[in-house]
Amino acid sequence: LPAMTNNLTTTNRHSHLPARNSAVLKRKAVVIGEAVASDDADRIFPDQDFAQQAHVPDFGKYLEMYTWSIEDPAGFWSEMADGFYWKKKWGQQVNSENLDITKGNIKIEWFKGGITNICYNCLDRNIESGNGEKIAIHWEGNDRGVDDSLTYNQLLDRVCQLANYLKENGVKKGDSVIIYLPMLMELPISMLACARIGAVHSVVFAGFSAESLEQRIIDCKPKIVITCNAVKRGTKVINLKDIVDSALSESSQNGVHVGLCLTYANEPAMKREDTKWQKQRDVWWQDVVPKCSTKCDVEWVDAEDPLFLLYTSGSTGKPKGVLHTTGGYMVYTAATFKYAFDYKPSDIYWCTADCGWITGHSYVAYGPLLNGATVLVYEGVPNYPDPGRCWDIVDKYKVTIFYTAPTLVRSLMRDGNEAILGSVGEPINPSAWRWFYNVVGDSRCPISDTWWQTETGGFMITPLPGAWPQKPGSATFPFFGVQPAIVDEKGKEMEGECSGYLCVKTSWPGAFRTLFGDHERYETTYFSAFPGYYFSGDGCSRDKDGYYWLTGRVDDVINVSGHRIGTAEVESALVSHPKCAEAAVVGVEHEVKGQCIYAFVTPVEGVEYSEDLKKSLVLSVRTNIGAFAAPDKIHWAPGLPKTRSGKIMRRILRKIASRQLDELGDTSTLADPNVVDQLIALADS
Ligand code: 6R9
Repeated sequence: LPAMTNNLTTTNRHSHLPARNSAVLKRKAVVIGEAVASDDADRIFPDQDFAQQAHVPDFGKYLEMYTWSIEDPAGFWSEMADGFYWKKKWGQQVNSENLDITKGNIKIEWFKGGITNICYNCLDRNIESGNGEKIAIHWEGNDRGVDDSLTYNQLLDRVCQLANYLKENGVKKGDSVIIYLPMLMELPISMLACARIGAVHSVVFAGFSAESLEQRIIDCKPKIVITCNAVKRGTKVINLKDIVDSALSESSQNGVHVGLCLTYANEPAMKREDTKWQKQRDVWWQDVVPKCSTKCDVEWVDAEDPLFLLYTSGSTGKPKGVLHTTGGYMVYTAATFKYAFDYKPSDIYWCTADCGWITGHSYVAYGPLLNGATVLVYEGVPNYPDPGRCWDIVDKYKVTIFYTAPTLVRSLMRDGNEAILGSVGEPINPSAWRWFYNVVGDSRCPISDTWWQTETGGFMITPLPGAWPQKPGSATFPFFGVQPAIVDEKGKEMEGECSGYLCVKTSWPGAFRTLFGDHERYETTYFSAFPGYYFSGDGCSRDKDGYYWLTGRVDDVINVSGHRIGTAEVESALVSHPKCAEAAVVGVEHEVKGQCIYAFVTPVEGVEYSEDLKKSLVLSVRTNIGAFAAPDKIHWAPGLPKTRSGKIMRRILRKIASRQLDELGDTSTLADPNVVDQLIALADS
């Protein structure tokens, strides 16, 4: 089945494009499990007018560039890097060590010896080329009518002020800074300010709990934590400062003391006087940052100096600090943004991702700003105060490129369908309807499905709108410089039509360089499963036309509404509950979220099953990880299906969870086969 967790984008530059088949509607059919044949009838051809103006107008041009990128990576990427400002050019050539694990330690380096700064390239360079008065960021607040915008000049001023403040407070090149902010303009400002002075930012998604934040603080030992007092998400006010307070006091007790917490007063959400305050540690952003100078010299860094750390989930309980460096990441995010979105300077671009995830790093902040784009940043939730909000925002700012996750499309389609059905007796927001009808329904706009990961830094397999026909549900072909390989269980690369494990053969500039503080885990997790390859953790097939189809994770990672969650993390959160003896978590298909979390729980001896216990187990996950990781279902388990060696058989749990009871397969290797019947009997209790 085609994947359910893809990232989607739609380009609406030419509103005169003729109506075509609806890719999104087909995609929805894919998502809910209807078979979609991959024959010609299902291909969606690029509009000729659109293709003609595209950076890559046809497949021939793609092949020419792709071949160049593979045969001469040094030459190709040098050309891509040339548009940027380098204080000093890199050495004689782009140094991309092959990923062949048999050669020993994995050490990926690109543009080594080159000296640059990504903040300079996002801001100063674009200003110098005459774009200072162009809008860099449009910001739309949670509540209708609350908005703001910054030109490139203004953004640079703000970034410099914060950079100066950080410097004055002892933040130096190589120090880390944790940013725990919602989608305020201060979030990209903070990232850029760190980059300007060579500090390593680590953004923690503001939906993470105090315990998750604490864990990250302890791991990367930041000089400063940047946060705000509160945020409004729809009608709810979330007190972020309380979360930070608790994380900071816990981390202090664990030996990591952070002496400064710079707090932005987000007054529409919470007044300053209502915020809990620790005088010796907390400082209001508004009291100090605006007083700093708007001029701040750039810290020139090596292409291989670290830019940021971003924690992501894997198959063990401990989140991994994915480390990206400066030069390669810069060139790669900029190039992927330009080509995959066919970006033109007149575009207005909106990516609904939060900067707390990699999509927000690469395609809200760096990729677009490196291209001098106008970016929309939205604080709120997509369906607040009504399902039309997204399309209102698109209308308000005349968005021409809209990048979002399928979960949002699915949820809005569901709302949209209800609205249409409901329009018999109730008014439907007209602009929402128009946009939905014209753009989503008629699909006049190319829709791209971009496959990539936190680890890859940027798009790996992605359509180039204009260059070839789409197949709904397929991410289509590799980006320049990317050599995918589909391998079998033994790690043997397969040719032609096939399906197996998705790997990548050689390095690309946006690749992560290590897991923070654990290079060994980096090598074993990603480069030892199939020696000689980077292993993505995803399953994939390739059809007769060479199109790639992602089929989802093959490890113990679940993708809930585009959020990557490790089953082991959820299990350890459940087991930390005093009444939980054992837990096993699997992912189950969900109409809107793609996958949802389904937990089998064995209470400790003598504890009775109850609704209250279910609630408090779910709460335990919320406080350990965050609300987005809360299980949708707790299934009581007197025992878990285990092999005689004690390994939990998740295959069986997945079938029980999705109620495919006649497909349980071989249960004879279970230590106690009765467990399965017990579980089935308790399915709806
Ligand atoms: C960018 C991002 C990575 C995992 C990845 C895969 C899934 C991402 C996809 C896709 C199918 C696509 N994924 N894009 N699956 N089609 N177009 O999401 O990064 O949070 O690290 O998640 O997301 O399973 O391995 P990240």
